[in-house]
Amino acid sequence: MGRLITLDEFIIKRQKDFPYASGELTALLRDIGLAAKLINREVNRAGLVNIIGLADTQNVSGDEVQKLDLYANERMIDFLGNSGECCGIASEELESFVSLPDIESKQAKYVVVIDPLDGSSNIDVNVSVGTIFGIYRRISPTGTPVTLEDFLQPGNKLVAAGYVTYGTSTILVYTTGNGVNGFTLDPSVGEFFLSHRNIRIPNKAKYYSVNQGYYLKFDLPMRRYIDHCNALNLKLRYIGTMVSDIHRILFQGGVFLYPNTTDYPSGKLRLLYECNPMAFIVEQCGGKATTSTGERILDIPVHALHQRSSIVCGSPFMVDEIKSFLELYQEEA
Ligand code: AHM
Ligand code: MG
Repeated sequence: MGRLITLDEFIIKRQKDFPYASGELTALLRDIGLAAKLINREVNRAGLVNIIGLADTQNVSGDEVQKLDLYANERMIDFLGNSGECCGIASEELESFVSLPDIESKQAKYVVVIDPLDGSSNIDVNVSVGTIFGIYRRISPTGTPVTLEDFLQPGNKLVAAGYVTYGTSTILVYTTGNGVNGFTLDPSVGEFFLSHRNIRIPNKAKYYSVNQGYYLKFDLPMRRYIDHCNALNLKLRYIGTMVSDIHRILFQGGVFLYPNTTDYPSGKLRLLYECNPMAFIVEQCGGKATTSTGERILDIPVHALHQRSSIVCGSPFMVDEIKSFLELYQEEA
């Protein structure tokens, strides 16, 4: 086996592949990797320090906020704020975006959208959680304060996106639009090493992932598709952390569904910092990502930071199959 490649080495080597080849995005990705190591440390010792449980507050979407949600949010903001390459951050945990002052007179070009801790209802029971991030080039001129429009860009304008899954091991997966690579954290040396090169999603598989408890709240085409999965004896896997459910699908194939429900008519997950970065990664692996009414996720106009969306993503054959169910049963619905 050759020498292992660290995340930092890989990012620097691939710098020429970036759409706007410069060291700025390289530095930003490295800072996100550093923040992920700190979040990983807290997630790993969560049972030992006073950091599990609710923070006695709700976020802007009305979700209960966990102490680890806040910790992860603060670490990401600290690291991005000190990088000098990021001029603004929008987060699931913040009602509005944060505008960052220029550091060392750098004229930062990038804004970052984050879900600092995805799947936070799983923290207290030691089930895997994740971090999601997306990076956009700002629209407003450099050197001026960021504006809301800098964040309200469709997913097809993402320059980079990634996630970290804190599971049996901690893995960081990212793309800059030239394929997807995964890096596993070796806790003994505190480094992410390249472990999953050029991830490609299988065309179809025996897995589907959905909160089937909401079956009666789904539209008819989704109920019929789930009936179809059951008739085929497909295996249901649902962790309740989107990052972990989609991570499995990238390797083993399958489809992840969070359709619109009667409780959430536009879907529950957030477009900007959950669906768009994950859809970019899925597409870069050769998969597909649409809403539960068939629109490509990355083309949906973004009107608000915390806008919700439904999502259907994963193996291309299966996403296409769902589209055919939409066409077949939409009329009856
Ligand atoms: P969170 O970011 O507040 O943790 O919420 C998002 C999570 C997703 O990771 C997961 O797929 C979904 O919410 C689970 O929702 P439900 O419990 O309704 O199935
Ligand atoms: Mg989330």
